[in-house]
Amino acid sequence: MRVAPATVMLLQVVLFLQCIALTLSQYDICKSLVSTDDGPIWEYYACQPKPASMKDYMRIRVDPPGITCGDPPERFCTLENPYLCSDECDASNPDLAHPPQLMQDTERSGLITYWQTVTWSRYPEPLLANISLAWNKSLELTDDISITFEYGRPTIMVLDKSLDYGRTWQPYQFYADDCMDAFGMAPKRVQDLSATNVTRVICTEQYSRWVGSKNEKSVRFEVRARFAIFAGPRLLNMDNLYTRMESMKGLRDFFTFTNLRLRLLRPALGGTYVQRENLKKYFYAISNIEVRARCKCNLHAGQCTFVDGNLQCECEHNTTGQDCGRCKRGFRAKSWRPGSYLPTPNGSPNTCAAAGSTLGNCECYGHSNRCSYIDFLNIVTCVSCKHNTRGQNCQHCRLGYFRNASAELDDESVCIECNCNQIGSVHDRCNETGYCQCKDGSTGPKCEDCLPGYYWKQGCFPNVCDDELLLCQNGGTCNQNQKCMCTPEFKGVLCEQPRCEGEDCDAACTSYLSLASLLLCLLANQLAQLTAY
Ligand SMILES: *[C@@H]1O[C@H](CO)[C@@H](O)[C@H](O)[C@H]1NC(C)=O
Ligand SMILES: *[C@@H]1O[C@H](CO)[C@@H](O)[C@H](O)[C@H]1NC(C)=O
Ligand SMILES: *[C@@H]1O[C@H](CO)[C@@H](O)[C@H](O)[C@H]1NC(C)=O
Ligand SMILES: *[C@@H]1O[C@H](CO)[C@@H](O)[C@H](O)[C@H]1NC(C)=O
Ligand SMILES: *[C@@H]1O[C@H](CO)[C@@H](O)[C@H](O)[C@H]1NC(C)=O
Ligand SMILES: *[C@@H]1O[C@H](CO)[C@@H](O)[C@H](O)[C@H]1NC(C)=O
Ligand SMILES: [Ca+2]
Repeated sequence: MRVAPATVMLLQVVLFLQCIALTLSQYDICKSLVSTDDGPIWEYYACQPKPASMKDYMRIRVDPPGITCGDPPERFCTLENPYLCSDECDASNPDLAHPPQLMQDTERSGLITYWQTVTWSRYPEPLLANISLAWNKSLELTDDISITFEYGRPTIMVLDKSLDYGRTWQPYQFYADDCMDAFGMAPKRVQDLSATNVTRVICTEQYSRWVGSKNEKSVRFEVRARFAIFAGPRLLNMDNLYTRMESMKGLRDFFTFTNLRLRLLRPALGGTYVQRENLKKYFYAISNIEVRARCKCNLHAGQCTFVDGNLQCECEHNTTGQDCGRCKRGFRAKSWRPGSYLPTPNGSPNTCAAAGSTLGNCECYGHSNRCSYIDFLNIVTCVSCKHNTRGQNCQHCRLGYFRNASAELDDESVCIECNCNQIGSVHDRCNETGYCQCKDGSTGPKCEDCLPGYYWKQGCFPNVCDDELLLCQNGGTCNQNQKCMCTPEFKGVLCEQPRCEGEDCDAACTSYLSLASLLLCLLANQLAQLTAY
């Protein structure tokens, strides 16, 4: 069958749009008004701002002072044509200046603008430059960091990050044309990483080798390839990534930062050693730094705005702070917690609770995401508590379950089944430590054992015989506390009666000399004869 090309295209567009919807529309709303039998109520969800280009908001600082070219004006050559040195950098001439802000400007009509350093005239002293990028806000990477170098990429550089506004730094990735030589590290590629070591800091040679300055301009910090380890090559299975973000220690923090720093340690050399006779062709030039990220709002905000020169989460769920990292005053009934990506697709908002009020304070500890207003009681209560919980806030365990002392109230395993022995216990409920209520004779936490003096047979029954007080007599032996196994001559529960019949009886009787047994025996004989008629 042939399908018209237009249909195919339409199908592709639909599929494409669905993919976009899948990957982008997740966790984008914090609350919605839903109608229930009891009227409309707010439902709250984990939410996060959309990714944005963060280059518009970064503050750039370059070190050391005087590293930017043009003061005094200087001529420079290119690696491709080292004898044509007609270009000039002059800080006092806007057309020839290369200030740092050209790393973050929007380039129009194809005109490439770039920051440029002085040339390596002081060789062999190394040509070093630091570029610090500050946002004064915690951000989470959503795409590759891409730095575009004009005139060749550095042969050695380090990307650092800070999580605490620049107080402390840690390496994020090392870049060198020879990792072993530059850093003593074996070269790796992000493709070498797996789920177990995705947060490993590697040295890569992929972006530092000389391939001509026009061919490959960008140095990347690969975020998508790391995401793909969990979400698949086309990032369609974002649920899996978000699930790992919750469960894998350090994974979320790995993509989080407040500052970035590029340490440029050696410029492009054009594939050869440094040629002392022409040092004007060695320098750094960066035309763009692309950082796509979202504000980290702890899943408590769907928007992030730029106010008074700073990014700020628009906090929901009655949280506050730059990253929605606290509960608002008056909403500190329980301690603050970040929202959770789980359970997918809407996550758990983990909202802050109003202190002292029951109305509007409907915390369900993650066991329900629906509340309902009960008119005549004037309370809001959680609906269909899951994980074997019950109560207005799903804060109790269902009957037949008890509280797991080592689990928080919002833990999925907060309630443990009592598991009372059906036969040994009065009912299937237990006390706070998991002890069941036992019937007479049974014991143990689950009433699965018998008290001393009792034996188990579909329940606990008092012993018939034992080795102490209820001894089997006349040579009988006790079988599992349930029954005396008597010798042929005796019967009765404890084998206390002679099995007397006719003459055998007298014989049996006379073989015992004790008066008591004789009397007993005679009596029994009489009785046997009486009942025989
Ligand atoms: C770049 O930053 C590092 C770490 O703070 C520092 O040791 C180094 O001296 C700086 N380099 C320059 C050129 O400022
Ligand atoms: C950083 O952001 C905080 C909170 O928005 C603000 O109070 C502080 O002044 C900012 N610092 C700088 C240097 O802008
Ligand atoms: C990561 O782990 C995989 C196997 O799980 C291994 O093959 C790879 O070499 C490791 N990568 C690094 C950088 O250690
Ligand atoms: C936050 O507090 C307001 C009252 O100030 C309340 O109306 C709203 O429902 C609360 N939101 C959440 C998510 O608890
Ligand atoms: C009790 O909770 C802890 C912490 O979540 C969990 O590791 C443990 O498995 C739970 N116990 C039971 C019996 O479910
Ligand atoms: C639960 O029952 C057991 C056995 O009767 C008892 O030892 C324990 O103290 C009880 N725990 C509570 C919290 O009542
Ligand atoms: Ca530029």
